[in-house]
Amino acid sequence: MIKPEFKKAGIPARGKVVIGTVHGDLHYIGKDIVIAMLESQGFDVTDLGVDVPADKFVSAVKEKKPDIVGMSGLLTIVTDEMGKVMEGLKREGLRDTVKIMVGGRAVSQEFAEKIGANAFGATAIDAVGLARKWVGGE
Ligand code: B12
Repeated sequence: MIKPEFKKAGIPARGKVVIGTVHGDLHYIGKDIVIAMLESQGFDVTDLGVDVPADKFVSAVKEKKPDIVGMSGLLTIVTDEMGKVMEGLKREGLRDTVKIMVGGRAVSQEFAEKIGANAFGATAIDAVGLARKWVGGE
């Protein structure tokens, strides 16, 4: 409901975000809350959905040129997939074009540091805080 109002009012997006739940994982409730919160704060969010393979994240970054990539993962067995996304972005020379946040029950700040993501967000509020800090001017 809010999105068309931003467009009508000509309010520019604060920044662009590409987000998805990584390959092997079908949980989306938390991701969708993160998306709703980001959109309510004026971010332009592309939702890649669930069970998203690493190459789909990489091609979305090429195509959409986002400021931020978000990866959600609730199953511990899918954490390797986040590493694959990081590797894919590095391989294509795209790693330094985006800030990367990870979230969901399977991950932590320690894990984010291990794979070279910029941050872990424990909640949707954290996701918004990080996004605003990185590209929202606060
Ligand atoms: C609901 C649920 C399901 C639903 C999913 C509905 C859906 N389509 O999303 C169903 C029933 C389908 C399901 C299936 C399975 N589930 Co399940 N599920 C859950 C449950 C109960 C709640 C998850 C949830 O939605 N929480 C509510 C949301 C709002 O919270 P959240 O996801 O944590 O999101 C918040 C933060 O984490 C953060 N966040 C989330 N993503 C992101 C991303 C970014 C970038 C940032 C910054 C922040 C962020 O912000 C959100 C809002 O604040 C959890 C247990 C739990 N308490 O977490 C198990 C749980 C995640 N499931 C589990 C398992 C094992 C499964 C199955 C394998 C079960 C099975 N044998 O079939 C399958 C997996 C299917 C698959 N391949 O994905 C395990 C995982 C264990 C593990 N160590 O890996 C858990 C932990 C249950 C348990 N204790 O065993 N599940």
